[in-house]
Amino acid sequence: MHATTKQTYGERAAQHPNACAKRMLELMETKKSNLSLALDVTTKKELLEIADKVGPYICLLKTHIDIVDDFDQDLIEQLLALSKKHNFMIFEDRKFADIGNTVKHQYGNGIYRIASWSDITNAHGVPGEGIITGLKEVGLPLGRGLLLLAEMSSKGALTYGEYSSKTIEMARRNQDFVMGFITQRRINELPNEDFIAMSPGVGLDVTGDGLGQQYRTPHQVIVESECDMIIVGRGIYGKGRDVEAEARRYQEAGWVAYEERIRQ
Ligand code: S5P
Repeated sequence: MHATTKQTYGERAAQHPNACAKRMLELMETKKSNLSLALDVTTKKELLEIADKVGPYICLLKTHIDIVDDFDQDLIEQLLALSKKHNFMIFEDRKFADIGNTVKHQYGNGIYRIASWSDITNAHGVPGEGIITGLKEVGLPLGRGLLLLAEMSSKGALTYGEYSSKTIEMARRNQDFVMGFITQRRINELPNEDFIAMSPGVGLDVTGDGLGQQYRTPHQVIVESECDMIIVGRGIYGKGRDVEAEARRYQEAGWVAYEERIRQ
């Protein structure tokens, strides 16, 4: 087991050098939530309604802002108001994957201006370290944080072995901006390292979605794989589900698993 896995989120927050990671861990501790909602809906109305219902239970709202048909600046303003009302952070799951100069503009410009409102975003390591340098130029002065995709949840993903190791090395060299990983299991940490491990592909009722997604339970993710945060989408807002009841269920399952882990 890794050293950080046995520490509380609060203990880790107190000594974390990365400002965005520190804020995230503090929030997880005070809100008693390691649940992130992956809100993949395509209308502004649904996005705001579900975010308002689930807000009390989550520490992080993950968006795919480019799938919203009626996106406008008012959506961002309302989303920011909800993040204040319920005290959650925002993560635009943009999965940048281009050269440094291009991602810099994709992050800061265009109609979405992601860096202006999203606390956290993420990137693939495939273009090499320039992708981090480019994003950092825009994000670091704003106090933003970056996650690298070390491992994906989908069947047949190419993110394993040397690719994952090299991605982790890139993160190590950029700890001022890279705050953690999207991963299926906690990466091997060196002494004095603390990367937040966030894991998608989480569900209590089904094991897949017919399109390659693979689900594991909060217990598998938090206790067995030593990740810090569960990212749950359709398990909460899928067809016919009681959104609020499911959010409460996943928050509890994630927190119970975390308490079991730190007691070990
Ligand atoms: O490896 C990954 C990485 C990500 S960020 N696998 C994933 O599924 N995701 C995202 O997590 C994906 O883009 C989606 O927004 C969410 C999973 O949603 P669910 O409905 O399958 O829980």
